[in-house]
Amino acid sequence: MKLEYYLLDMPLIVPFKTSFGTDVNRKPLIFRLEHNGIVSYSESVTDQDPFYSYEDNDTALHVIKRYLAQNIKDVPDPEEFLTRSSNIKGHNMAKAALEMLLYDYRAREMGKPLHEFLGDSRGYANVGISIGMDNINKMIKRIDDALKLKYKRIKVKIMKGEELKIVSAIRDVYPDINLSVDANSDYTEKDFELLKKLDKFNLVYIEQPLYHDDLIYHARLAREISTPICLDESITSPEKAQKAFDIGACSVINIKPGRVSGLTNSLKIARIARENNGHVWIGGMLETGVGRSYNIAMASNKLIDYPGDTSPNSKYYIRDIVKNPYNMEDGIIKDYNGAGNGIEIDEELINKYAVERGVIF
Ligand code: OSB
Ligand code: MG
Repeated sequence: MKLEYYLLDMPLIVPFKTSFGTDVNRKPLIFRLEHNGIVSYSESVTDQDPFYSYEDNDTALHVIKRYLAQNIKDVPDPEEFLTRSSNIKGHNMAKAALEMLLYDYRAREMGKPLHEFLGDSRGYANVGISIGMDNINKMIKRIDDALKLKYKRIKVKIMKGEELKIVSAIRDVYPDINLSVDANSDYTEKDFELLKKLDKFNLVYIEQPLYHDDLIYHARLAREISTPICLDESITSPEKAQKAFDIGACSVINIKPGRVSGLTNSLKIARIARENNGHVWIGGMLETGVGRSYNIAMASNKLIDYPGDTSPNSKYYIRDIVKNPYNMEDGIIKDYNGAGNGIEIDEELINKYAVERGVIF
């Protein structure tokens, strides 16, 4: 049995600007498990800096090496791995990287595609796009291109002071498209009047307007604003999802499997949302084809009722580290039908992009 990691350095096709910074390169952290003739790959959704959440590549690698890796040595069920690892507080992205390896391993062992292994799959994912900030003409051009490709929902990044300019310019050109905005926690409880000005633009939701770990002020905002609130950063567990619905902090959740310790909790959160008449979709963290394969399998679950940030690989990287990138047709991506996550790894390219590697056990 062998567990290895590769830290890659890959240029993005288009720099991605959010309220917390601009990504020009991404440094994907990839894991490879080999056991009983089965090879599984997964990706930690951490990046080099702790700007989206407190985790980064170094903390993920540290926690995995020192605490989590020992918990997968007998290839337990994913849920059992999470139970064993529950003494480690937080570090969900690190946990997710190993939890997903276990899902892929189990599915491959049974010869089943991951989306079927997870159950209730519609066989495809409904796809939306997340567009970073740029000058407004470039943003409009990107939306134009995305609409031609038949993306089912357009999400644009906003930040404090830029929101009205961005949204009104888009609505001038596209009064009726399915449009949302993502603030990545750039506003505070003092900005409610400003945020309420977005109500007239008929947005499908506003994503994470306030503090990255907040529920209470979001609940307060939800009572004042008519645009539905979607939480991303704040929802780190099924328990927090339940609390969010209990106090009315959101009606929509962006589920990122990496943020919630993996697929087990992603499914739990989707069920909680359904029980509370909420909506859910699968987000992304600019993953390579490795991480993307888990997101797409999850997004195909029938509980996922909104289009996600699950663009095909070609949005992000000139050449992906998988040999079989997804194609999008009519705003949907079909699941792979090979066993497990179905990806075919381009080992040559991984070696080319690797800036660090190591054997964990
Ligand atoms: O907030 O959803 C976010 C990317 C990196 C970090 C945070 C976010 C995002 C995205 C892009 O919006 C989603 C994607 O296309 O992978
Ligand atoms: Mg977000």
